[in-house]
Formats: sequence, C-alpha cells, structure tokens
Amino acid sequence: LTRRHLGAASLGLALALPALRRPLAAETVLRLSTNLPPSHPLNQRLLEAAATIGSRSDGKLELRLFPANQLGADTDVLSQLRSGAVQMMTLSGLILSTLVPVASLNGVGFAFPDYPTVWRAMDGALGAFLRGEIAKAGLTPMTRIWDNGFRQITSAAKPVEKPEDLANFKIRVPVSPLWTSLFRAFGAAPASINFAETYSALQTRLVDGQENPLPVIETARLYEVQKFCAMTNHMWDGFWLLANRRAFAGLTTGQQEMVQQELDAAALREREDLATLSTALEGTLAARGLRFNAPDPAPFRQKLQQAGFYEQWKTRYGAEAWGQLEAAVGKLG
Ligand code: X2X
Repeated sequence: LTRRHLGAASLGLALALPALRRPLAAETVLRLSTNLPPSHPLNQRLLEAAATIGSRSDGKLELRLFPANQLGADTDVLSQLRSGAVQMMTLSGLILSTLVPVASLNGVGFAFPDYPTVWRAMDGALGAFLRGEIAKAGLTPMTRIWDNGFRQITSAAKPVEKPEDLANFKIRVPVSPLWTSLFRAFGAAPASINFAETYSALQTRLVDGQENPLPVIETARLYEVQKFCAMTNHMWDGFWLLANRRAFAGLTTGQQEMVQQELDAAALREREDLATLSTALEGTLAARGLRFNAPDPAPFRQKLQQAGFYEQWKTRYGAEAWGQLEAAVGKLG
C-alpha cells in the first residue's frame, strides 16, 4: 500500500465514522450555563448527569453544558435565563438575591459553623423556604443545592490576620448587596465584579484581593495572581441549579422527574467531591506558593456585630426569613 492509498483509506474512515456514530438530534435541548472552569467537580458531575439524562430519555432530551461563562457573565446569564434564551444555570444564592432578596440568607456572615449544619438546613426547612421564594420569582430550582464552599480571603500584598487588615482593602466581591454590605462592615472597599472578570481584575491589580472557596481558587488558578490565603470561613455559599420555568414545564412529566432525580443525585456526588478535595487543597495550593494563615474568627464576628451588620440584615430580610435562618443555625448577632 502506498502512502497515497493509506491517506485515502483513512480519509474514507474519517468521513464514514462520524456519520455512523452521529446520534439523532434531540427533540429538546436545554442549554445549561455555569461560571466555573470545566475541571471543577460541579461541571464534571453535570456532564455525567447530562450523559445519563441523554440515554434515559432515549436521546430525546439533551442537556448541553456551557461552563466558564461561555454564554456570558452571571448577571447577563440570569437575564437570559429569565427570558428563556438560556434554559438552565447554576447561580450562587447571593447573586440570585438581586432578583429574589431572601436568596442570600445563607450567606450572612459566619451563620454556618460546619457542613452538617449546612446540609441539614439546605436539604431541610430553610432550603424549602428558599426554593419556595425562588419559584415565586418564576424560576424552577432543582431540590438539591450544589456546594460552592466556605469562603476564604486571598490577597496579593499582605496577609489578612485580623479585621483591621481589611481596612480600605480593595476586594473583589460577586455582584450582591449582601457581599458589599459584609465587606463594608469589615471596613474594606468592595468592588462588585462578575466571576468572569475576576482573574483579570486581580492580575491587573484593579483589586488587591478576593474571597472564594479553595476549589474555586484552585480550578480558576487564582493562586497565580494571589499570594496569601486567610482561612476565614466567613460564609457558606452554594449554587442553586435553576431552570427557566416555561422551559422546564415544557418537558414531559416523566422527563421532569427524571431530570430532577439525576441532577439531585449529581449534586450529592459533587458535595462529596468537594469534601474530599477541600482537605487536600490546602497542601496543593501551598505547594503552588499560596501562603496560608488561620485567623481567629471571633474578632471578625465582633466587627460585624459592632458595625450593625446583623441588625441591618435582620430588618432587610424581615422576621420570617431571619427566623428561618436562626432556626437552622441558632441565634445570630
Ligand atoms: O463569583 C464567585 O466568586 C463564585 C464563583 O464563587 C460564585 O459564583 C459566587
């Protein structure tokens, strides 16, 4: 066989194979947006669920994942989700609070002491209350919230050891009144910036620091543009998996149940992934040059208290919502 023959043969194969393997076009395509890099467990578990949903629907239903803000930054995609241009997205409850004010409730500073308390609340009465409020705004949340994690503060110039180190500290925060309020209460200078622009905001020194859970710091490579990491655990943050109501209601009842089931199961697996990862990541990131410290949280809480943070948010959320939070985590403020 000459080289030319070989070339022709492989060209023939290359043309024939994809044609044979091409699946029938799905009847329904749900475009699903996330803000995290593909390597984050959230995207990996979503991809798995999408494959299962494809096969369980006999190829009729396709969940098409667009990670890393391919469809736009969070606040843009939220508009697209509401209009129906995007059918599903993962979104922090705190950012969702621009539409559903109580959705930021779980982000109140130092509300959650640990994961058992988080999952008991979010899979229990508090989560049910929040999903009810989200549904009233015309979005359909899947039952299980996905883990983002306990948030830690990173910085470029100096470590954050006590609340005074946050005075006038230029910190990127996601777009949400609660985040801005929290860091103003610490005396910092927060700038609301979508995640899509966070790496470059740090790289260009538009801001000195940011705060995120370790799996985000790792997968988005924020350690490349930050030097210090203070393990403040100042809030727990999760991602609601939201659907446009009309798009979700357009599925058959069987498909709706199957999609819920698969995505909820995937969320539980993602929570486990993050639990495993989080213990390993401090070492991994330290090896990459990030310098860790573990500040005493007490003076940070005290600072929030003195600034009137808890009083202010109790009033803003109202007695019912605040009561829901305190029922889950104990008396606050
Ligand atoms: O924007 C962030 O920092 C992130 C990735 O944690 C959220 O989506 C809230």
